[in-house]
Amino acid sequence: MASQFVDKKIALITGITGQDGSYLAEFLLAKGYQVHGILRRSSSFNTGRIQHLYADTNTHREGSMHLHYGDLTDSSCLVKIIAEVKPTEIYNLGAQSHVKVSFDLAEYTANVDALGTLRILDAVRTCGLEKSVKFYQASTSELYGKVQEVPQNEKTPFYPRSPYGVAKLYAYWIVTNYREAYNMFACNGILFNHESPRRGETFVTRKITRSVAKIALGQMEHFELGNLDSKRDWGHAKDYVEAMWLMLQQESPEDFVISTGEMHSVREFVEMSFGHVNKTIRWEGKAEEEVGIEVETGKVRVKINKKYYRPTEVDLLLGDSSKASQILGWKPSVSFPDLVKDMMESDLELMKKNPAA
Ligand code: NDP
Ligand code: GDR
Repeated sequence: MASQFVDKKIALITGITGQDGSYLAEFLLAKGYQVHGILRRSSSFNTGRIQHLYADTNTHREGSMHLHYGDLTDSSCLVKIIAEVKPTEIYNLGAQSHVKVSFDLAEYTANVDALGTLRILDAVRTCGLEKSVKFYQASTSELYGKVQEVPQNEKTPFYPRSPYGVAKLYAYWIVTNYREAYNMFACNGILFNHESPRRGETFVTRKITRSVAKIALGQMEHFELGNLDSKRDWGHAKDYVEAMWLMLQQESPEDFVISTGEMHSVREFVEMSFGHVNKTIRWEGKAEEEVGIEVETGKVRVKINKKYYRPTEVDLLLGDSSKASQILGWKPSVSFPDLVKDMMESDLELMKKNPAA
């Protein structure tokens, strides 16, 4: 299959303005790719995570990064962009990616995350590029949902627990179907949670590190969370974008689980974040009455608010990425304590400079 693919590397990234899109763009530019990204129209700036790629001449050689206005809900723009760019690799990272929000925006989430994937695959075919493009789909550990087996690997059955998970299930299968039906080089990366200082502020890890940084600097008294006992396999986004690229450098398209193989609870993430600023948290009370108290001062720092609970929860996720280790030679390089440290240091710096952030 490899011989069909040309040497000049042109990547198209949907979701380039998101956490993963920004790290992937950096990674591909450093490898000499021409990088194109799809940018949604917004009433305020949404390019904060990729602004530095324009400013830094070391990373951004003149003319190597291009943004195109577009949207995964608009087939005609996808056809136009793909026809113009003629990418050799497409990374479909664009999505309504918030699980809790997907319960409120179920139809929109399906439109973007499920049908958006179909639209971009069809745009590739409309442009006659299905034999030359390599396609990466941002699949997710949310597909596993309700626990069937632990740890989860490429053969574990799916049981999604949110409109987001169900939309991503459609995307997973349409990618698989187009691979089989049209012999496309299309892969699903089943990525477990990955975080970073660039993580969106409403995901639990970033919400915690931002809040703990503010508390440490005297800018906040306490913050609110939902389910403290859900467990996730948290890695660093920088490691995970390399795995996406590696999947597209193989001879044949396959699906891979990408994870650390370590699982921690939201509660542990809170404790470790406070530990970074030399504070200890002890828990008191049960369920919605539970609070996290700072041992050193006796102040309540964490409260539970049931509005952050989900109608159906994914209790635990733990990945087995041994296939990626054997075939891609991929391994995570950032430990759980180092991930928390990286995010805490970054948020302390951010809040010192700009307490209103
Ligand atoms: P983010 O939420 O940070 O980024 C999502 C990106 O998608 C943003 O660039 C956003 O644009 C864009 N987007 C949203 N809606 C549309 C639309 N209608 N048309 C075009 N673009 C759109 O997500 P992450 O970077 O964390 O995740 C990247 C992908 O990987 C997502 O598909 C996510 O579902 C998936 N995933 C993420 C995991 C994680 O732990 N981070 C784990 C497994 C899968 P804007 O900036 O304008 O909002
Ligand atoms: P998740 O990430 O749903 O796993 O999806 P999130 O950080 O939103 O939640 C993780 C767990 O924390 C619990 N939780 C809270 N979550 C949020 N957001 N806010 C809170 O206040 C809070 N309190 C407790 C949640 O209930 C949950 O159990 C992420 C996204 O990036 C998806 O796009 C991706 O597919 C999956 O990871 C893998």
